[in-house]
Amino acid sequence: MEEKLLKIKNDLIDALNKASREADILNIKSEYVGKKSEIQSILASLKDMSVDDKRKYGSVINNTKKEMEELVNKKLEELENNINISFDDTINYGVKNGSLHPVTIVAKEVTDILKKMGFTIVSGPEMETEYYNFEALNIPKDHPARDMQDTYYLDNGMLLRTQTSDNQIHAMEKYGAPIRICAPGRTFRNEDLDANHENTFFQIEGMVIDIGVSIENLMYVMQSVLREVFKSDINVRLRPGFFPFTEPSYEMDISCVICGGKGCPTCKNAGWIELIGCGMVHPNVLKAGGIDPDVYTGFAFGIGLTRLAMMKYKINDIRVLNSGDIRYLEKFDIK
Ligand code: FA5
Repeated sequence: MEEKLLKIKNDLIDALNKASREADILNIKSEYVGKKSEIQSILASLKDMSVDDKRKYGSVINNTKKEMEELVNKKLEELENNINISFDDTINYGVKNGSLHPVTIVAKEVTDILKKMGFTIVSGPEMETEYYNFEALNIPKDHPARDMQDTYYLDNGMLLRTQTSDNQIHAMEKYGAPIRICAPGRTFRNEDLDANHENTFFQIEGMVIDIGVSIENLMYVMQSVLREVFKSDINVRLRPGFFPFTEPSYEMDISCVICGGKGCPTCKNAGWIELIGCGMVHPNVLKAGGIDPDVYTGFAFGIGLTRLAMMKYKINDIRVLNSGDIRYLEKFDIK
């Protein structure tokens, strides 16, 4: 019996010496100490032995099984320790963290500021009807203002919206008055591209309609947004503008941060970058939205988010932002 037990144990040791993978060791464990192993059947045969044999072999069989189990466990432990030693966590795999796009960052900043002032965020379709993009905004067919915003007309009779102002009508129809909404989104124009004009850019629309809303309210919101986005004093200039959907209308320019207002290719030597169109909502637009202009007044604004990102992060050419080339974007100080 002792010889038989010694042989089984030595066979196990030989098998373990040859094994290097966890799966092999587990197979050996099952073969040598598992339920159907030889040592297990020897152990089971104890119950049929005479009392003398039980006394003689009982402990040696049990001890051998225990030793064999320990040998297997020790081998498994060794393997585990080796794996830990060979793992080098100092290796630099060269993985870079991604970041939000500069336009996404400013869009979030502006919507966060407006949300705190009670604005609800809404969104409208990028593929739009002529009615919502022009007609309902007091720009009938053949009106010269359509030339200021030429766009891409689609085979299905729709167009790519030129402005987020389409949201003004959608929101009035949906929510009525009083109302306080903002709508960030992508806009399209058939433009000659240059350092501050893209054919695909982002705007955020804002509109407040209530009883007694005035130009002062509009100016307060614009000032608050710009102050919080730039976190410092910036030079802003307000000048009369023309939009058929607001009366009076204004344009708000920001002193070019690339040249400090001296004049450069980004601002086309003007020293200023046009950033916002705004004004008091025209009575015809209120009517188109189903709101009584004799009861309610409102203001609206459209901020060029892509230009805002340029000014915030000192990006001197707007085309970089749609290029998808992170080598350019990495050059700017975006945190
Ligand atoms: C409008 O689009 C009006 N819908 C704004 C408005 C809303 C007025 C509500 C009144 C009431 P404008 O065409 O000026 O206006 O564009 C608004 C802003 O979008 C510009 O000041 C500028 O910051 C940005 N923008 C306009 N065209 C481009 C372009 N081609 N590339 C990049 N940004 C542009």
